[in-house]
Amino acid sequence: MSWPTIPTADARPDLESPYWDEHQETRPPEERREAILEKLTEQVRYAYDNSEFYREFYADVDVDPRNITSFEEFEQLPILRSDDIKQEQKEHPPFGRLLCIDEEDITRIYGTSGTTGRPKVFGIGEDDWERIGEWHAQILWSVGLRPDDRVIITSPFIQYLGSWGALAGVDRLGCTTFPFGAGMEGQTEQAVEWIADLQPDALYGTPSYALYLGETAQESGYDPADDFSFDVMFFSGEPGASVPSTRRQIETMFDCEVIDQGSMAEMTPWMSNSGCEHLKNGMHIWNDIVYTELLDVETETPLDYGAEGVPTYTHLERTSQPMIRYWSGDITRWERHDVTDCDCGRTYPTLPKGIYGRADDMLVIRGKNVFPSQIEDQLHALDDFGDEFRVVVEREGTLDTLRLIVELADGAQTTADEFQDVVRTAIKSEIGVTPDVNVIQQGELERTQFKADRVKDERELAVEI
Ligand code: 8LE
Repeated sequence: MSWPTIPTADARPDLESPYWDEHQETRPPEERREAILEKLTEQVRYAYDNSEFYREFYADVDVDPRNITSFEEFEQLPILRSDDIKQEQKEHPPFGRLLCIDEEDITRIYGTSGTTGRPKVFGIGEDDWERIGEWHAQILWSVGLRPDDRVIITSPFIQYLGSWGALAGVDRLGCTTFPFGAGMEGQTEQAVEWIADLQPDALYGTPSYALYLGETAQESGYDPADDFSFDVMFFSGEPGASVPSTRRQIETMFDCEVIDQGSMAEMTPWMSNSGCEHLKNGMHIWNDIVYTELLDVETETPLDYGAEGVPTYTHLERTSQPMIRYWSGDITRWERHDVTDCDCGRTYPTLPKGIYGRADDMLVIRGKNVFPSQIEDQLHALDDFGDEFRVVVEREGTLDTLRLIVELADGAQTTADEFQDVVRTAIKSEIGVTPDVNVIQQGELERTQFKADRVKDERELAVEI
């Protein structure tokens, strides 16, 4: 086996083939594990040899980072966290000593798109970027994209690696790329007209944005199901595509298939978690592209299939800024491939319900664990829901209270009072907590052109009594 692999310039499988690389994608998991271990060994040795950061980080480990011989040894390596990267980049700006190539060999600079704290900086070399394009193309093939497809990208072309990573894959696959972007004032109204004229076959963006785009199209007099010709939409960045009722709503609105994708920008090729054209909900984990462990949220030890925990990722062929055992902070459940209801023939593990959210987004309300995506699922299943909502968690005395601000659809069949009861009942039955519900009219809450931010936890502001 060679490490790292050399991208295949422009080779593509036969158009009829469901696989980009049948052997890689359908081999028995045990055989894949051997290949993964070889790559892990190479990747860890490479990082150790080329990064002072990793040499320091692994100074006290009981295994030899230059020669990891088993998964058990690999699991002795400490977990890397976002704060470690921030701290390292603060002390050794701008890239930190995580960078394993010369600065002059960086061909692309990206970063985190969050609005709080110091951004993280990602330097990517040319061969890494080519491999990212190659892998994203391979994964998009499993999604059903083919070179004759026209693909519009409707996420912001900023530091956000979602847009650029999607672009790299679509380009490498040979599709007609339509990098439209998002985020400017009036851009969504323009997108509607461009889509009506150009009739793309596929769209990449965030699920929230697809709903906003659909609503905007309807306001301009279009029916997205009839007037647009999307076959598929692939999403990353937030839960939604694997929230069953949100997924159904987008599929119905546009008469297309929805595919969930995404790990993290740091872990690009972030499409290594991806649905395929056969999977009804959730994502396969292409763990021979990015190795993924599921760790217990408290003990941080590896979990078996069937369990719920935190995906923790390791690059397998990254020469510029490799991440090893990188803690995502997300929560999901994983299953072995043969437990998953999918006909694609791939033998990767699967996240049947996608990534529900971040561990720190989990609300604990009166002792019950609640993910905002569960609330979203209930609301999108209601006929008269007007597409947007907010969750406010407050504290009254010693009790936590859950307040929902929910839009009632234009042309709804129920009154605001009736809808309030419907929402209360639906949420109570899902999460066991009765919310206070404020009903407002569709369109009153701000829409996002990127990732939605729907939760306000005001408990820390409350005075303890
Ligand atoms: C549920 C993967 C990418 C480039 O689209 C992205 O959003 O990366 P970013 O900005 O580093 O944010 C990563 C976080 O977004 C993850 O930790 C997770 O909380 C969330 N996320 C990304 N994709 C999904 C997701 N949450 N489902 C997804 N499909």
